[in-house]
Amino acid sequence: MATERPNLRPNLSIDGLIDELLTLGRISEAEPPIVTRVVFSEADMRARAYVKQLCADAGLTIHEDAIGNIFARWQGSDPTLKPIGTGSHIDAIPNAGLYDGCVGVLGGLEAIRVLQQFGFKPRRSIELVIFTSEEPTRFGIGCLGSRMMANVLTPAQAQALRDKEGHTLDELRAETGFTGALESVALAPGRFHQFVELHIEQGPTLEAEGIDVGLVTHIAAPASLRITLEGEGGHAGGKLMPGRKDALAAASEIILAVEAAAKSTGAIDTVGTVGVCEVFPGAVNSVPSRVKLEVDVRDIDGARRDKVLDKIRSACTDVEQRRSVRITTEMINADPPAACDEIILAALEDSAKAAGKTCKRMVSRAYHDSLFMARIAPVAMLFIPCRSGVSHRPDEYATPEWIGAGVHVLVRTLAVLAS
Ligand code: HGY
Ligand code: MN
Ligand code: MN
Repeated sequence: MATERPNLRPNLSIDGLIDELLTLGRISEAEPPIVTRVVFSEADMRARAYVKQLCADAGLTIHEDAIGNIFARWQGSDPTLKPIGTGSHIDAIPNAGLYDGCVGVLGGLEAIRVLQQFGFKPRRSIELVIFTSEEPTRFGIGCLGSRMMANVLTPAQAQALRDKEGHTLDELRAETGFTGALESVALAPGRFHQFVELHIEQGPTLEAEGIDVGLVTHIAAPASLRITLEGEGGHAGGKLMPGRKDALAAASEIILAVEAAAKSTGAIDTVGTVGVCEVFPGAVNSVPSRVKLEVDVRDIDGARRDKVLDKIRSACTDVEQRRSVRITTEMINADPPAACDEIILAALEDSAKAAGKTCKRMVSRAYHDSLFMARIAPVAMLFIPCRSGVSHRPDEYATPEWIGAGVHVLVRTLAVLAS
């Protein structure tokens, strides 16, 4: 494989890319600078239209699948070769920032435009992918689009999903104009030759160590479960303390048990969070009768993560008996970790060195669409620092220098992989 290396200017000008990130960030359900962009929302549809227009302006041919995964292709000279994929997501959880996912989408597009400007001619097509619903906000499960591409989530399982208002995937597809059989979303292994995702680290390491880019060797194994606690409601004044079955008091023990179970492994890679707590009826003078918790447990070691899940389930059994409440647990997902591909990692490392950027190998504690793309293609991820490791907050920030370094390394890597 010829290793064509574009003779890039040392300081890539990414002013246009920064403007595009800021423009995309203003497409939000919340008041900017807060970014809220839940999949299939009106803001998500506007953001999709904006990004598709940028791709069309770059001469890419655009295809959308039955659930809205977007494929923007730069055709290579040899159509018999499988494409190189790059990309990420543009949906955002409530109260999020500008950069999570979007750096990988707009940075991937910028890398393609830079290669075009330098007259690079890819042998393999390069395809920018914008994945539908990487965030779990709408349906409680993350990476809906890439899961279905990898057939990890079947059409039947996808059709069983409901959002908090009870909408089904098919209802939302009909509303937003995505058509086609869900069976058509699954991609055959080998549809992509290789896949590289540029993303902010969503952790403090790169900035703290003053390193330009991270080369992700493994992506953490995420699991999420829904825990419903049912007690007995009643008047906050009339219902005396003895014999109360307060669902929220019971839930508070479970929340602490999640934290204790995650800490109990002693491994820094084990994390546990209760990010959603819905209280019914939610009146100050009414004893909570029902509570819904959504729990997120991760570890780079799948077996160790599963031990944490077991501890949480036994805590539920204990609280259920002691407090005479009913507790049901529902496993939403428990995915294995992914190992990244050594050939792509080596290409990323060479590119970083050629670009004069420092790099280090590291794990990703966040999950990403690459976790599922790894089921159907060799993948690797390229991290850039984010300020103080902050993410999933409006003050999430990556400097133009950090973004430029990531794009620069991605440009060189795509040139090598697509040659
Ligand atoms: O939660 C995650 O790891 C990702 O940011 N959705
Ligand atoms: Mn995220
Ligand atoms: Mn992300």
